[in-house]
Amino acid sequence: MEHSRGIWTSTADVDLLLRLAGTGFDWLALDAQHGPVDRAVLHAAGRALAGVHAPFLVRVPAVDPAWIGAALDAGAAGVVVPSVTGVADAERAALASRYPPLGERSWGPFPPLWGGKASDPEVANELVRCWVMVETPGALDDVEAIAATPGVDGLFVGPLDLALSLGTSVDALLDDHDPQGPLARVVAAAERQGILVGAFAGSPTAARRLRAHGIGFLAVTTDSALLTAGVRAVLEDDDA
Ligand code: 3PY
Ligand code: MG
Repeated sequence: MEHSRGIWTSTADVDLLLRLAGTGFDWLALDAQHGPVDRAVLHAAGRALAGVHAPFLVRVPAVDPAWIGAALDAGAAGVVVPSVTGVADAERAALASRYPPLGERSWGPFPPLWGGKASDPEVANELVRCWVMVETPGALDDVEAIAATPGVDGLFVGPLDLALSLGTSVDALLDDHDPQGPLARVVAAAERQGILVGAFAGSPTAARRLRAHGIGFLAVTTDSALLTAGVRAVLEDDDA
């Protein structure tokens, strides 16, 4: 299991993103589904994060080729595509992530706009990572076919929506170690195809429980959880 720790962010503040990118996490995810990240923020974030050691991913708002292209144009190392309902959605996401002949991505990288260099299309196709979220019953039903879809580089579990849509709780989902259980099925499908498997954890506790399923690429915390933890630590430490 490959261990990689990321931070999930829901902010439009690019200076904060830049600071978070230097804190030691392996990667950063910008949430354009539930966070205030619009196309202008994407542009500013791409510019601020260009050349920063930790790569950034963008969780796009939907299975939307235009947004997938824009996130990659901004310099994202990959996209996390939410609300996938089955293999057809996964195919659209994969095609949108790569230039022809592998896919249908359109040419329009942003770095030349700020004096940077665009990647060669072949290099971009080689390096990009298209993560498909497994967070609906349809995606779970099709998980084998999704994992086998050319251009899908990883399965990314959304435990909150997956639990909600399966009519269970996040705790029950994370505690379910049945080999036919949802998380085991996702991990087995990814392993069978030799692709990555990741998840949103949101806390170190949830990260430990996800690692116990063999899921190592994890969003371990969020920007707002870090703020809360920091405030709590200071107030507990200060004995006024
Ligand atoms: C989920 O758990 O559903 C997510 O999308 C995490 O952000
Ligand atoms: Mg979700």
